[in-house]
Amino acid sequence: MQRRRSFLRACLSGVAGLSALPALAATPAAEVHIRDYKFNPASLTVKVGATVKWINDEKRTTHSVLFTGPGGFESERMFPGESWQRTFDKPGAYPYSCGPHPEMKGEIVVTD
Ligand SMILES: [Cu+2]
Repeated sequence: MQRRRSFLRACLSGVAGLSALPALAATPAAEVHIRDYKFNPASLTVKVGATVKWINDEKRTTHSVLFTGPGGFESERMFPGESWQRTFDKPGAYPYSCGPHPEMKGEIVVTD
């Protein structure tokens, strides 16, 4: 009986966790394609609240998106065909590069 109750609790907390899903599943407003060791477009302007999706179009190279400004962080590695997305909630300039290839540069500009 005790065991059953904790199972139920785990299920319920899982359901509560679903409220976080809509943010993760946001529809991308713009896409950045990665190919030949370049971000395309390298510079992209979007509105506050927009979600940008990076797509690795390479045949065999992995890439990441490494934000180099304050509070910067790195995405997980994207294998060919994989993508990663981020929603931008504050206006500003967000320069980035690629973790394994620092020579790759890009920037997202977020406007009001
Ligand atoms: Cu790269």
